[in-house]
Amino acid sequence: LATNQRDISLIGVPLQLGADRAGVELGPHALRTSNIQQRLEYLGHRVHDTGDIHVNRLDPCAPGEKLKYLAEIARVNAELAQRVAAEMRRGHFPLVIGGDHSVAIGTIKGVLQHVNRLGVIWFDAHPDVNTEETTGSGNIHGMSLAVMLGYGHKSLISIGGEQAKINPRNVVIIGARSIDPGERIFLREQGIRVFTMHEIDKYGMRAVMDEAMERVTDGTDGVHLSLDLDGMDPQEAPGVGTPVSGGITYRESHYAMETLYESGALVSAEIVEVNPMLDIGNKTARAAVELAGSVFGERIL
Ligand code: Z70
Ligand code: MN
Ligand code: MN
Ligand code: MN
Repeated sequence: LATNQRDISLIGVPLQLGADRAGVELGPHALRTSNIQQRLEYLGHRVHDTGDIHVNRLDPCAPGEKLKYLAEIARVNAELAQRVAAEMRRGHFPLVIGGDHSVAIGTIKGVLQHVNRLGVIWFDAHPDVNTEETTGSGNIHGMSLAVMLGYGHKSLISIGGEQAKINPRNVVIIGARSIDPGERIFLREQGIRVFTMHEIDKYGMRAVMDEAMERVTDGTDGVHLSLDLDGMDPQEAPGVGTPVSGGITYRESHYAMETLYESGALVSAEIVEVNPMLDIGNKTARAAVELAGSVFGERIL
């Protein structure tokens, strides 16, 4: 059983507008029916399910619109930031369940109201550092990390105040293997430490996590985990909108989550991009819940 018991507030965000692909809005429901609450309660935590944030159904975007569904995504994330900040105010650990990865904007903006210097672990096949200038798809879930660094549309970077952002020195990306040309330049300019699959193969997940934890805890007051299930290999997590071959294994993923728990530095987390419509036998939702277990102290022995 976990020794440090916490109050965890589950916040569902059934948003798919950032991915512009049907199904990921069913993620919160799939994680709940896969017993995420019971799994964390079994570890000794108190779990408060605060329900879902309302997302409006919209007509498809006008073709040629640069940032797709910007207004509704900004509205949902502003509300999410307030909800996250409110849960932290009462001493709860916010665990946001998406929804597409644009929800990271609301989560992190909310956390930054309480934790000034925040380290971020971005577990993902993609770095999500596109901007209006570099995006090929117009999908905002491919831009959320750039927004958190202060780059992006005003209506997104202004959520929770423009000063609420993260220091690129305290961000690590783990599992990257699909990086757009503009993103390469951005990552280099920002000096962000990216552990691509090459580094994971070369050094092993143990060494990767050792360096990752050092970076995200160096001069920070807490660490946020942004867990995009497409970081895992599609064999373990097929139910994602953008599967990319050659990903993080089941065991490497759990090792990373266990290391995060052991650090005691985690202050918030989100689990995103689970798409039950594309899943095979609920495999991805189940993997997500199992990873959540490791994040909150589950051990084999
Ligand atoms: C691409 C884009 C992305 C997640 C896909 C893909 C972005 N770089 N992010 N799936 N989670 O459209 O910007
Ligand atoms: Mn409480
Ligand atoms: Mn992502
Ligand atoms: Mn991704």
